[in-house]
Amino acid sequence: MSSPSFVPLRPYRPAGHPAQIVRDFLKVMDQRRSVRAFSPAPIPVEIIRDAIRVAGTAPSGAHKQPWRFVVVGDHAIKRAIREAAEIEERELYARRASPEWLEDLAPLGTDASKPFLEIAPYIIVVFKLVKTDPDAQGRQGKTYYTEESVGIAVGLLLAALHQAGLATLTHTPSPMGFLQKVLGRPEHERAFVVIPAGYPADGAMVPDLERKALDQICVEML
Ligand code: IYR
Repeated sequence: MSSPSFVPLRPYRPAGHPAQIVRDFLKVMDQRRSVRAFSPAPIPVEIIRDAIRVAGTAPSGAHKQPWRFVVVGDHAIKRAIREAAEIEERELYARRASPEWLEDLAPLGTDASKPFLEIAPYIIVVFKLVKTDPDAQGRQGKTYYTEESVGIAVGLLLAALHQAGLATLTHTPSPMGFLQKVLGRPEHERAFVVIPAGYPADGAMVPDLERKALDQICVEML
């Protein structure tokens, strides 16, 4: 059993008034939208790398950091992902999705066609690790709360990319098993979400949706 090793916390002190800083952050984040129409314009891969570094700051169960981010810019691989995703999506829209699910999706105007998987300059495929990466002896350990941990990391990733002015989509082709094969990932990595990232297309349109108000999402017991 390894004994804990502690270092002093370096508290983060915001340079300004906390209430104003949160309000400003809210204004920025409230402009984030899921985008399905991307510009093919290139973006510096260093922005993607730093955004993934941000995602990697997420808390995780027993600090196992059970995530892998695969950044795809290669056009042939993006095309292979699109083709495999569209096969699954055609099946989903034609047969697998229940009438209620299709009705819930109707306001989004989605269908089985996923051109953004080829057009966006980068596709970040996020995998959750259902076991740790093998150590030098090939031994793999447990991971904990992987869905929660990877979900938090993805939230930070979306926020970081948005801050950099990039559009994203949390795309979940269903089922996602094909991604492990297409990207040649090992057995302990399971696809979690596909995130196209880039600038939005000129004149991109998004569904006319509203967000719930605070009193619909928050209960105060002060
Ligand atoms: N995976 C499909 C369907 C879909 C499902 C949900 I839940 C959405 O919020 C949006 C779409 C697709 O990507 O079209």
